[in-house]
Amino acid sequence: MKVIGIGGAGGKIAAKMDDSAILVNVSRIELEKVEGGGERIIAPVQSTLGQFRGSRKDPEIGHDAYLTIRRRLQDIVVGGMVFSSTGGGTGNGITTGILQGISSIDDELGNQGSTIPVQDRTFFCLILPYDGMESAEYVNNSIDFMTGPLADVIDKGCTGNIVLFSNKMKFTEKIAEEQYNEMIVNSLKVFMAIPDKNENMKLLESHIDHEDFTAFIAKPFFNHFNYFDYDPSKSFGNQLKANSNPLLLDAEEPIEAMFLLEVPSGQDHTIFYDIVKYFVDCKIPPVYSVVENPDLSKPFVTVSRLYSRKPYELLDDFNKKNLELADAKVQKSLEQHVVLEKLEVNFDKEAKRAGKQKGVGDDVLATLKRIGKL
Ligand SMILES: Nc1nc2c(ncn2[C@@H]2O[C@H](COP(=O)(O)OP(=O)(O)OP(=O)(O)O)[C@@H](O)[C@H]2O)c(=O)[nH]1
Ligand SMILES: [Mg+2]
Repeated sequence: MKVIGIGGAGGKIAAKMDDSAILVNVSRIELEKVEGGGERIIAPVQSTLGQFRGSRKDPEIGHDAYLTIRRRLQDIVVGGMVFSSTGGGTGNGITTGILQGISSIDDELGNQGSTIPVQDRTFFCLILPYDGMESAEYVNNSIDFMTGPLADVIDKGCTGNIVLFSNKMKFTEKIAEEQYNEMIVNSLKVFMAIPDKNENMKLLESHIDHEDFTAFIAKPFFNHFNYFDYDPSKSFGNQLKANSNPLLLDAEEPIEAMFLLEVPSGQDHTIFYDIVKYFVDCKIPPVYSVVENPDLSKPFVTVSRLYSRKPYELLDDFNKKNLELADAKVQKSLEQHVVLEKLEVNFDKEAKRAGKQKGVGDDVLATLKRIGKL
């Protein structure tokens, strides 16, 4: 999978994820400083100073820069994994352009976005600021991003999974930037290793091959993945909750799930039935597989839950401490009110589509209704 990094944070993290990551920035200096990664693309901005300075937290500058390389970028992101912050001018502006580009792709029937084939969908990893301690510009840019272009693509169902990383733990635990970036990459790699583990380890139950995995990560929902040593004598649900991924925003009620259980050699692997049962009780029969991992001494499970939330609900996760910003947020929510009405209708359509894909029809709808998503 191609990896693309946009702006400062996006570039640094993408380069850690993949040696051949394509790095995009308006700032030549910032691009040259990134260690590792592959091809560098400079998005030119009007002012020559921009080439050195970046977008100075102004998404409009980032968006203007996007327009100068839009064709090339739009081709590059097809079927790829994009990293970007939502707060920075470059990351916000260029990623906004990419999202608008994806959502305006029409098929021959005039359907927008949602008919993009599975293998062409773009997987987004977004880095959200911690609003208790980051600048107002970063937070406001992120609010605009979530209630604008991100809401629109969720509405249209035209992306792959969207992973919402948060800088909260970076600030609360005082973790060095480079180390935090490494934590993000290592965590994502555990999830992305699922199909390779299926290929390389002895299969005990079911199978998640590369095609199954590609189909799962092509779904236009938020992805919360986590992993932990699983103790089969205790409740799976409690362990799932206790081991929530601290680098991500918390998961909502899931609408789809996948898990890989790795069991040590010679141990009873039928413990996986309890995990299946947990998800079935949540009305989401999971995609899963069980493999034997001779290097382990305890069972280890990797779980991914897909959920869909309206972006204004996501704003709650910002845990805001700043009063004047809270006012701005309320104002934004009010401005979004009309758009949200529209979202509800389309969520219904999206849920029906997801229901059809899974072949369980009304059950998914009923679940969504029950949890207040429709
Ligand atoms: N986790 C993490 N967050 C980062 C890193 N660098 C910047 N950030 C966060 O990203 C946001 C700022 O965005 P950047 O990616 O630096 O900005 P940019 O896209 O280059 O845009 P401009 O610099 O304004 O042109 C803030 O929330 C920062 O805390 C990083 O290396 N790791
Ligand atoms: Mg920058």
